Amino acid sequence: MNIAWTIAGNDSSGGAGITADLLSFHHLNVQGCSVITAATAQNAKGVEAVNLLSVEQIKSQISALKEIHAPTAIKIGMMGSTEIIDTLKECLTSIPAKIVLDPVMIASSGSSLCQAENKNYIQHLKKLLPLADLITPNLHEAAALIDADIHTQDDVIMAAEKILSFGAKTVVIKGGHFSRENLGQDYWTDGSSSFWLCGKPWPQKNYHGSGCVFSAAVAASLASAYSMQDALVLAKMLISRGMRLAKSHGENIAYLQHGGLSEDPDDLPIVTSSISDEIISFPSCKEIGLYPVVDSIDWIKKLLALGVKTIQLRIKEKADAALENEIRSAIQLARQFDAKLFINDHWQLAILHGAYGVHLGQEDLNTADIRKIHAAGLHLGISTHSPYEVARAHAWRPSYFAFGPIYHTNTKAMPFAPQGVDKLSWWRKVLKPHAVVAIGGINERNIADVVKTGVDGVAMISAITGADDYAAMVKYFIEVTQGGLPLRSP
Ligand code: TZP
Ligand code: MG
Repeated sequence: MNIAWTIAGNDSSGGAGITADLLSFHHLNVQGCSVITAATAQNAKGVEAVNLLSVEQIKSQISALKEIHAPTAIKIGMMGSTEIIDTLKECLTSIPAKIVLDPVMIASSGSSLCQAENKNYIQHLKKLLPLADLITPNLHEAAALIDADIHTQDDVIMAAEKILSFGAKTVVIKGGHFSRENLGQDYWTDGSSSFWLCGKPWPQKNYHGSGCVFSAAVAASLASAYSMQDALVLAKMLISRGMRLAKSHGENIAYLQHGGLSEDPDDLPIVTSSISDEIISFPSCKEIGLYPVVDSIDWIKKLLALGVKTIQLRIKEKADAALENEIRSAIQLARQFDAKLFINDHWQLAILHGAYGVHLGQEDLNTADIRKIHAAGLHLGISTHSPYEVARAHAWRPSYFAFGPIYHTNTKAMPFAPQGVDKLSWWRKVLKPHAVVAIGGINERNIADVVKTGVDGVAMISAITGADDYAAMVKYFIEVTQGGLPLRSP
């Protein structure tokens, strides 16, 4: 099991601080260790006392853990004093772990959690920033860090850049509500790329524990070797579930519900480069069934003749007139057979010749005019391989999400490890309102396991194009994907 540390204060009411962090680690299958900086006396009404531990007490906890419980990731929450900040800087410099820094200064009730003049505290905090792989200020904390007000989206972007200039590797500024019906809008950047992470608009309250759970969940996901982008999406899902199920304490405060990763579609965020644009939804595409991905009109002819009803034409080699002729003929042929043909990459030609749909990879999302594909009435499928990519595709409400590789594949160079059917089953639940297509290394030996997850479509290349008897194989795959799960092999 991977190990994560939380360095934070204890919240006597149990909703935030060390308790929230250890629960989040536990729910994300990471072993948690703790270094307590303070014993706060607080409840839903407010903070009654902040009792900081001594620098020696903090150092001794770190030294006890250092050798035997070496962390893969560390979350730092409430530190409380400039001495404690300086101590942590000294102790953590030599520890090779990912560090997530939640610059807690004020409790959700509004009470101060740092025993120092804000300005002095912030000067020391800034010196800690070069150790941080991620800093997670909310709007108030970001404003305090840069010593300026934040009101607009542009203010957030500028604040993030300024915080990076203090030395943090990446920053997420949480809790924006700028547009699109008040979604919880977080802005992340590493200086060269950036995105907005937007969740459902739960009632506007102070969710006690939400900042702690968010940063702890990022640290836990990093400890489990997820990328920073994936970790942010998973953390957002955790707090979305927590806010949806939160227990109210009076009008303004609610205690976040602790728990594991959600299976509820309402907790899936979107990742987008712009929060000002209108949201669009593609026509849905259920009952996809067997979904061969092939590279020629010859294959399309053979598959249509066998009764295949959904096909992708994925041409990577041809260009110009040869490409256009192949795409035009394939679209005409598919129409004669009343089949759904998706054109990979070449969205302009797909629109021009009236294809049923377009299939795009993540890198294509940067260049294709997705609104034009939508306006032309085509369906859209998007490839995804990770939580970040699913959330990014989610911003477009595509006709289907292709998810993979489920198993090892030799067909395409893959920076992503096989995801397996367990992750596929989980995505099937989270993406309930949408169609899901499984892809990658699927063949006659494992297709029954894939179908059992309840996916809408099963995409395959080599199991069909490399088969000794492709016709027998295709007939078998059609049978299996149409709901019969025969135990025999073809
Ligand atoms: N995207 C994810 S896996 C994959 C693609 C295009 C290749 C699937 O090919 P095969 O031969 O079915 O493993
Ligand atoms: Mg592509």
